[in-house]
This record gives sequence, structure tokens and C-alpha cells, in this order.
Amino acid sequence: MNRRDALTSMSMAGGASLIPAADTLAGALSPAASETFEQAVRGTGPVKIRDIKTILTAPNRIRLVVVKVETTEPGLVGWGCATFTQRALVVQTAINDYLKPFLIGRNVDEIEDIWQSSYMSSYWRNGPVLFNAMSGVDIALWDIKGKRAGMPLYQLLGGKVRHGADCYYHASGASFTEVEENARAGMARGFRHVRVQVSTPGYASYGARSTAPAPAAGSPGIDEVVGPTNPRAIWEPGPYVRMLPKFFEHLRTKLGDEVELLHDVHERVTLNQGINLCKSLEPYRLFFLEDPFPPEDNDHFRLLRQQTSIPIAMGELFNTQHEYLPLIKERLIDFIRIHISQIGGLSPARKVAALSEYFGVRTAWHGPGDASPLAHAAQLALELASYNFGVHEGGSFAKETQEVFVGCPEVKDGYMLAQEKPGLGIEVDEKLAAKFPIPAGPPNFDYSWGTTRRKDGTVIRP
Ligand code: GCO
Ligand code: MG
Repeated sequence: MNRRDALTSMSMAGGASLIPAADTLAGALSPAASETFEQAVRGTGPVKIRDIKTILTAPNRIRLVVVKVETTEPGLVGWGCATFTQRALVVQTAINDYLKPFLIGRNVDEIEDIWQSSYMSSYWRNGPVLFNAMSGVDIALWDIKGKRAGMPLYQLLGGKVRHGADCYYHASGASFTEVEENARAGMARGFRHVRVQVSTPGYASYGARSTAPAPAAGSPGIDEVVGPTNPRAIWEPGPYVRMLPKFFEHLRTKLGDEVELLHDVHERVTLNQGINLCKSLEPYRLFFLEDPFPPEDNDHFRLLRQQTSIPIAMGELFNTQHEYLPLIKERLIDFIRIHISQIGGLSPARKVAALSEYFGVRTAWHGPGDASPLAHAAQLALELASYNFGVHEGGSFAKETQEVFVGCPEVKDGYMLAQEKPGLGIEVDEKLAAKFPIPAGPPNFDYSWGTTRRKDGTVIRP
């Protein structure tokens, strides 16, 4: 039996077995006893980072960035998520050409110091590319820590405060009825929380397919690149803000009061539109309204908060503490929606979770398709062990994704359940991952952002 199996069996039986029974403390601390202890912790001597690999894979046609940390202990590896799907290649370079040479030979146990020194290593810091790169290594090191301890990660984070993480299902459509039917499908699968997104008729909408008329063949500018004088995908906030209360009226009438409804504004309205929208939606008792404003307008939340009681969720676009600290400590939001790899991984996320508890803010980490199952598993560990959990985004993993990420957390009756295995509980099938290479560019990312414009040609924030 090798060291890790010995440790696993001992820890599964609980730490107590490390100190053999003795009738006196002296007995317990006798050389014989300490020998057992010595033997037990021998393997915990410094295990070093031997290599760091970056895997780009797209099993569900979404560009994912995975980090593999290999150690000097044979067979002991860790997996982490560094997914910045819009800039996957740059994150790969940041890991391979900068973090890897900086970290090879480091002691895998020094997670916090590795985070802090990596953070300082670029002198300029706090950006999405470098934070995602650090996140890949950080989450992988936590995976390794769990494996060395022989415990699922949630145990290292303090153990379970709930049996599973309530998830929200995504229901969208081009009409009120289509969304209603999709929502019913999610409810039938046991989801108590449903995010509802509907197309604004005639416009390019977020979270639902565009119902904008396609430009006629030969129409002016059709072959030219989109720009302020040649807008293509058009969005206008007015029709959306006027339509949304009717949408929720329909859903509450059809679906009843029990189901928790969530909606993502996706940073597309002005302050006044945001205030009016929130007031008009209050009667429909949303679980939360997400991202009414972009991070550039964080100060709007102080004014919005004074005007409405609707629960507010914000933060998937946040990278730095300068963005999320004010909203949390001034209690301007109810749910923090950070994408954990965008702030550098599990180490900073657990600090955000702890901080948020003291200000009555609950977690609703960003978890769309462009957060890999490794990020979901890391978030889940935090959600099971944090008192101030709100909701987990996402209801299932695509078949191919589950085949590449062996051990994806299971979702049952609307709850995401922990894998009772050491670490994150996921092993990546590298051979299979290579069968889903990220689409060769250009385009090197989905041109969803920076391409939607107002009628007058002004580009909109996402
Ligand atoms: C969400 C998000 C996503 C983002 C996407 C960007 O709430 O899930 O808004 O849909 O738009 O992750 O890449
Ligand atoms: Mg969102």
C-alpha cells in the first residue's frame, strides 16, 4: 500500500488513527507512537511542482482552458480551470511562458504564497488574462492538497453546511410561451430556480436567439465590416424595458408563485431605465435580477439600492477587489456573481465568500458553459462549506464534456452533489480532450461581444 492509500484509509477513518491509543499522553507521545506519526506524515514532505501543462479543449464547442500541475510524487497531479474563453490563447501563453518557469520546483503545499508571488510576478496586475492563468494553477494546487489529505475539497474548506447546492436552470426562447415551456421542462427535472431570457422582438437579444430581420442580400454595407456607420446586430433598451414586465406577468400567471425566477439584464440599461425596470418587476418577486449595469457604472448601484427592493446580483465581469469590495461592504447587492477564474481562482474566491457573509451577501458564482467542470467543482466545494450560499448556475454538463472531465459533479433533483472523492473528484482524459481541439481562428473567440450596436451605430456594452 503506497503512502497516499495509507493516508486515505487513515483519514477516511478520521485523524485520530494517526495517534495510536495509549493510556497516557506520555504513552501517546512515546517514540513508538511518534514513529507511527512520523511514518504517516513522511509522505507529506515537500512535494514539488514538476511541470505545468495547459490543455485547450472544446468538447461542447466552447473554448475551455485547463491546467494540469504535475508533481514530483508519481501519479499525483492536480487539475485547474483557467477558462477565459474569449482570450484562450493568451492565457495559454501566460501560463506556459511566464507562470510555468516561475513555479517549477515550488512546494505544492504553499498555495497562498504561490498565489501571492504569482500575483506580484508581473508587477502590473489585476487583469483577466493573468488572473485566469493563476486560477488554473491555484485550483489545481487545491485539488492536489485534497488528494494529499485524502479528502474531498469541501472537507478542507470546513465541511458541509448543506447536502447539495441548489442550481438554476436556463430557460430561454423567442416568445413568452416558448420560455414558459422551457421553464416547465426545467421544473419537471426538479429545478426550483429558473433563469428566464426572452428575445426582444426585432432585436439582437442577450440569452435568447435574435429575432432581428436578416439584412437583405445586396443591401448596402452587407459585405463591409460592422462599424458605427454599418451597424448589423441591433439592440435598443427601450423596447426591452417596456416588454419585460409583461413577460414576467405572463410567467407568474402561467407558472405560479412557487418557482424562483431569475433574469440577466447583462449590463444593457441606463441608470433610469434600471430603476424603472426594477420597480416595474418588483410585483413578480424575482429571486434576483442580474447585472443591470456594467462594472464601469458601479456607482449606479448606490442610487438603485435606494429605489428598489428587488434582489440584485452582480459581478461576473469583475476582476479586481476594487470592483467587488464597495458593492459588498455597502450592502448594495444581494448576490456576488464573480467568475472565480477571473479573480485568480479558489484562494481569492473563498476570501470573497467569507467577506460577503459579514455583509449579508450570498454567493451565486458565475457558471455558464465557459466555466469548465473544474471551476464548477471548485465552486461547489465552496458552496457546500460556505454558510452564505445563494444558488449555483447551471444544471447539467453535456455528454462529451462529461467524457473529457471524468467525475463531473452530479445534478439530481436540482441539486449539484459533491463527488465524495479526494480533491475536486475530476480527472481529465487528455487523449479525449485532444479530440476536441478549440476551433482554429480567426475568429479566435465567439464574436458575441463588441459587435452589437444601437440603431445609431453606437456599440453597446455586452
Ligand atoms: C451568465 C453570463 C454568460 C456570459 C458568458 C460570456 O450569466 O451566465 O452572463 O452568459 O455572457 O459567460 O462568455
Ligand atoms: Mg450573466
